[in-house]
Amino acid sequence: MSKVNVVRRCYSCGAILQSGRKDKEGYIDPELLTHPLSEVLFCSRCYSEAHFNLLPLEPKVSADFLLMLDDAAASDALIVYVVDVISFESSFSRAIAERIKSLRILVLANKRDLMPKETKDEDIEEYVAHRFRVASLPVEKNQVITVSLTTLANVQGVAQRIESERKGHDVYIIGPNGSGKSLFFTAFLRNYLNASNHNITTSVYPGTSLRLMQIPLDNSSFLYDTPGTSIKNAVVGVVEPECARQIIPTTPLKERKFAMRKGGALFIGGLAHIELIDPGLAKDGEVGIRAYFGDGVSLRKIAAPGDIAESFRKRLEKGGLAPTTHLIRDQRDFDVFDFKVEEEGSRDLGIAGLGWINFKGAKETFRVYVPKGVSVYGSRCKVK
Ligand SMILES: Nc1nc2c(ncn2[C@@H]2O[C@H](COP(=O)(O)OP(=O)(O)O)[C@@H](O)[C@H]2O)c(=O)[nH]1
Ligand SMILES: [Mg+2]
Repeated sequence: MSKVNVVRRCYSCGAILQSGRKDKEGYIDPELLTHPLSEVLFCSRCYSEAHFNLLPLEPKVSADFLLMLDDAAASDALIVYVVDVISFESSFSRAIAERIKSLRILVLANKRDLMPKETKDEDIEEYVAHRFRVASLPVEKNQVITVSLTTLANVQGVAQRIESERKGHDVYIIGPNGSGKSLFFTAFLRNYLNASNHNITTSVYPGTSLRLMQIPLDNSSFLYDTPGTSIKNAVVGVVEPECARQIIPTTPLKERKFAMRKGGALFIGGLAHIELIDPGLAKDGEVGIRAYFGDGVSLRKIAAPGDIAESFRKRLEKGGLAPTTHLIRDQRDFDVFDFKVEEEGSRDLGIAGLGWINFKGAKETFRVYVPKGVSVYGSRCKVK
């Protein structure tokens, strides 16, 4: 009788795995291929290129938007950068940073009302400034203002701050889609008195196809409300609107605590999971997790599921995971990242546009499954 071998495929691209030829499709290190315990395997190309690339995936930015920023830079404008403080870590673009890094920047850390109640403004401002610096934008804590634009508090103060910082120059309101730019604009207009001989207009920005609203600040300078930058690398930016509505928190985030052991996983709705591959140096092999996701997102801890794909399929079928998206029908629809924690202290592992977990850094390895194209990031802790 002939011997039957199981043919193994790359979990990502589906190529048949082989260890014979490095330059051919599906190459994998022979040791990995014969390892009896590794159920999920990636060919070395997928491993190195796409799925384990821990540089956050950047949002795409249009050439017109960059042209507009070239103008902003040439006129030494003030940039008012509005972010949704719940999720902005993966929204930065190197092309944008390159153009605005020498300008004065004021950051509005918006949606403060959704952060856990006990978090201090000062800590939020410090964290936001830190993330801007990680993105090569030189922002200090005193350039960040925490606001909640739905309640309009503080807008007058922000307007005064803009007036004193702009030093007679133009102002550009920029930021990702959904961060609150339009709300800011509306609030700004409420206290606005036009002292110039220009009108408020919506027009095509010269040399581009961008339509933007401009408010005259004096006879020679304007405040521009610019189109938001893409959030297609964030969960809320790729799922259907009904699903996004369930993800976006409506009340302040509350930590949910879990203890994870090797092989265990946390199912985050039907949208993502985080599996603990290796607890590293964690005491007794147990990693304490504080999870921060909106109230509409179910979190299910699965103790060492063995076959995580099967476990996921069953729960999805039974309707035990909410919300769900048509993008994820089974395990194969995910992008997968391995996340090895090198730093000590309180650390976050975040999924853009969904939420984050916090834990004590102890050389753990997490495997994160997210909808395709969604960015995963590691950071110092957002909530102390
Ligand atoms: N909870 C909360 N939601 C906000 C806040 N600011 C804006 N939003 C919501 O975020 C969404 C996007 O706001 P919008 O001003 O249109 O953002 P834009 O895309 O940057 O112009 C809207 O549904 C707002 O109601 C805030 O401070 N708190
Ligand atoms: Mg808008």
